[in-house]
Amino acid sequence: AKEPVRILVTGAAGQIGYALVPMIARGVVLGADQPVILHMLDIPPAADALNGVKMELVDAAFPLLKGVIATTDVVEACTGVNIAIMVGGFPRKEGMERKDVMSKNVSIYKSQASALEKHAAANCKVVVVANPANTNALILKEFAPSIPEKNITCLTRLDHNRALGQISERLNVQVCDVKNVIIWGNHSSTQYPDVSHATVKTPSGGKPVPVLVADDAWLKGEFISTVQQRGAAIIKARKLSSALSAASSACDHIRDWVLGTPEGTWVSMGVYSDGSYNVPAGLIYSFPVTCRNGEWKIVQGLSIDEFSRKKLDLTAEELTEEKALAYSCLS
Ligand code: NAX
Repeated sequence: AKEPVRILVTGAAGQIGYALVPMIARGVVLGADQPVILHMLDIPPAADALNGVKMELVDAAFPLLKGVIATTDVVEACTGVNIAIMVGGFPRKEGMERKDVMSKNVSIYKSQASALEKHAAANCKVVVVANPANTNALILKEFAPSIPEKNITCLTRLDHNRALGQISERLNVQVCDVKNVIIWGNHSSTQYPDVSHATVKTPSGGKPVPVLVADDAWLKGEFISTVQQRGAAIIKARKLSSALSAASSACDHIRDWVLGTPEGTWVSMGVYSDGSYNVPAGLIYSFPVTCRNGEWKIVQGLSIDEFSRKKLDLTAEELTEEKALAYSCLS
């Protein structure tokens, strides 16, 4: 039998956590033959709720679930973890300045970085979900220097999946037949959902999405804004932000990272920029990546037209500003 893998979920008493932990316990992330031990962290005001989630995990009698730690102690939560899904953070409340929200999250991610650096398993893989996701991941990277930078990522897979969903609806094709959309940049409304290289599987082979859609105005306008604004549309409809889709996409992110992407398919991940596509190095920026043997690689050599270039630069500028704001909170 395989040794259990320890998976940390921070903010586990929240909405995404509630959708995410049963998926993990069912083997959605690492497969039906991989036992897991869940480490769940939240803050003291949520301790009772967190314990309630633990009770439900026990009640669900998941065969793969070999243990549950529910704690408000960051060291206990981080000890020995192989995978960390960082969902906990400080939400923006009405009337709050951007800088104040940033400052709260910088201090959370700074201290959780130190705990992971000291106590997580060697080669722990991290994905940050909590907003501002890219910049939280960057802070985590800065304060966990012994964790390889390639192990620290942020979630843009929900945006990627939203783009797949929109194309599938528009063309009336199965979502599993659409692939190779790209989310470039920030997990924010400046992100650039790009279908220039996306295809749909047909009986006669892959067909380019731009050819099938045949409506450049829609692809450059409404499609992009729908994906960018989808989070707000969900809030409007549900009076709560996306949770099941965020949880499911976080599972997709980790699964593909660990188990690999299918041949000829890429996914979007927020990763530490090496300057590919002239994106400034040193940002956590969403790129198209393929994964193999537990490592991601940025897809190289895709053509970028003038329209795309502007969009890639715009979201990079926002991330550069966020980075500066985050650093100003450190001093
Ligand atoms: P909730 O407010 O329901 O849950 C957040 C949980 O985090 C709460 O239980 C809270 O007590 C806990 N928490 C706060 N500070 C903490 C700390 N220092 N350590 C541990 N836990 C802490 O929010 P939810 O809807 O679950 O969303 C969680 C985060 O995901 C938010 O930051 C949200 O903006 C972000 N999102 C990111 C998405 C992405 O695609 N990257 C999409 C969905 C979501 O909006």
